[in-house]
Amino acid sequence: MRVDVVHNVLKLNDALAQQIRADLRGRGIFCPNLISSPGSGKTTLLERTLEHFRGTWGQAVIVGDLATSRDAERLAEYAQTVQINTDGGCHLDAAMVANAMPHLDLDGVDVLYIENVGNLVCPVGYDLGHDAKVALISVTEGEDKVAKYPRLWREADVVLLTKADLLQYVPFDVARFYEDLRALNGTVPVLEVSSMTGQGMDAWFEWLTARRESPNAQEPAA
Ligand SMILES: Nc1nc2c(ncn2[C@@H]2O[C@H](COP(=O)(O)OP(=O)(O)OP(=O)(O)O)[C@@H](O)[C@H]2O)c(=O)[nH]1
Ligand SMILES: [Mg+2]
Ligand SMILES: [Zn+2]
Repeated sequence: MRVDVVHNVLKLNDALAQQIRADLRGRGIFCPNLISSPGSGKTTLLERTLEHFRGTWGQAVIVGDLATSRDAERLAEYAQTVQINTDGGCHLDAAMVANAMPHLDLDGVDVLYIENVGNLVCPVGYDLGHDAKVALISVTEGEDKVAKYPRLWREADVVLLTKADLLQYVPFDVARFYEDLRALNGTVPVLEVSSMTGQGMDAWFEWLTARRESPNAQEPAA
């Protein structure tokens, strides 16, 4: 019985997500969904990204958090931002995104970033109407998080290995990371980046630019 309930909730979510995707594509808005553990660097990456594309793209952000508006306050320095407070909920769903969208002025917006709630598990299962899943793993988390939480890496459209500036200080096994990742996903691009030093950020900006120009090239995994 419980399985049926969960199944129906996800079906409803997916139907709404398809409406959001159609709406955003109709407006020519590209929508990446950033997913990672708490503290992997999603907000910091977005700060650097919003800063980089300011003046080039119209940009907006929807950010989900269990509590506080701290990330939204950080991001609002760079672009219009709506905070979704999930009140303890550990992921965003399509209804939350649909409710947040009217709070943004989407005229002139080219990219709508979604920062999901920090969590490696259930955000992966919820389609939000995004065009791409951006998966982050920081070198401070340990390379075993790939094999232990496989679904995100399987479904990711790009993987960012973040905090690369700290690699020299932590026992992150880079070879093992690539081995485990490739066992799950043979093709996903992997970018080693640091929001602190700027290392690898150009490759990330290029990935976003290319993907924005052809969001339909590859249907996102729901
Ligand atoms: N050394 C280093 N620290 C970083 C980097 N990126 C982020 N940090 C730090 O890591 C901490 C967490 O970064 P956030 O960007 O807040 O992480 P988040 O994924 O948004 O966290 P939640 O929203 O809580 O899930 C902060 O103290 C950042 O300053 C990086 O590239 N290098
Ligand atoms: Mg954050
Ligand atoms: Zn959840």
